[in-house]
Amino acid sequence: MITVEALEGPQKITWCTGCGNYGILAALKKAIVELDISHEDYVLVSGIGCSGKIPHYINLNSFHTLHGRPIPVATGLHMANKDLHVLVHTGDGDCLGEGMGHFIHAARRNVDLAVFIHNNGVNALTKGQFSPAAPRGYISKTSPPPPGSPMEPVNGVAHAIVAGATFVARGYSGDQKMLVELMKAAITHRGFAVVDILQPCVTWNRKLTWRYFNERTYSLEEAGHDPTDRGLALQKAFEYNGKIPIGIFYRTEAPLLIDGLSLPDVPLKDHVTDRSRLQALIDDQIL
Ligand SMILES: Cc1ncc(C[n+]2csc(CCOP(=O)(O)OP(=O)(O)O)c2C)c(N)n1
Ligand code: SF4
Repeated sequence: MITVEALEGPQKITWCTGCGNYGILAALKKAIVELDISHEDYVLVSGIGCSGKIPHYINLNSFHTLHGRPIPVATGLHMANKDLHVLVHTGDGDCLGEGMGHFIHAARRNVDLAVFIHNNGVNALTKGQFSPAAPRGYISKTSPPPPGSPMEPVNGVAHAIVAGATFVARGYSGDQKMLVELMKAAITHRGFAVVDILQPCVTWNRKLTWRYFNERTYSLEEAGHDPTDRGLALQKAFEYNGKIPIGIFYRTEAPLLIDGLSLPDVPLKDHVTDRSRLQALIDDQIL
């Protein structure tokens, strides 16, 4: 059985004191301990950002890849070995900005991944510029003069539902109990699972604070939401300004991408490249 101690990461944590990323890391460790899936059956993939540092702080097989690119790398890992649980940790800038095309199409294809968006409404690592999820009016050092960000934020939950994700939830770093349950449900879901996680950035984002979320978040489950109704889920996804729903918006079953491809019987990870056949193919095509 995996213990929280065994998941202790190799490097010293450099996140700011009070950062919402601590709650996400703690919930991830707890979810992994409670699921009791073998340590070796996980791969964690992250992009670049404060969020992207998470593989350094947990003892799991990991791939810290380029900004905006964790979903394609995770898709490749899953295709090569579909028995793995492939987890993606990505920032809102990483996922809903540079990586948005990957996000939408992986959802549409129902790739069997669990995607956790560390949503703090800023590009934190690069010093707090407004991200695609920044609220309208958000002012940063690099934004236009007041009234700040001149557009509506990207709604990751709504995009995921419309694109075809088969599990869509919103968590909050300050609600550990719920976040652990959402992570476990996303990891064990067969298909593209998204958990958009509200994560205060105490250094750069003076609007989306712990107090802001504590005063506004409420549980969808306690409010009697039916997560099988896609239309209702979308309606809830647009409820944001007064009260902020957290929990499972939508959950369904659909065919996986990997089951619709005629992949060889031998998993791709076990394929041996026959260089002479490859050379013959190149010679035939090019020479
Ligand atoms: C290809 C590429 N584009 C841009 C950058 C610069 N960059 C590094 S981190 C980052 C944004 C991080 O914001 P987010 O993904 O929201 O993560 P956070 O730091 O807030 O966790 C950017 C734009 C980069 N490193 N590589
Ligand atoms: S800059 Fe923000 S997101 Fe990054 S570690 Fe500090 S508080 Fe966390």
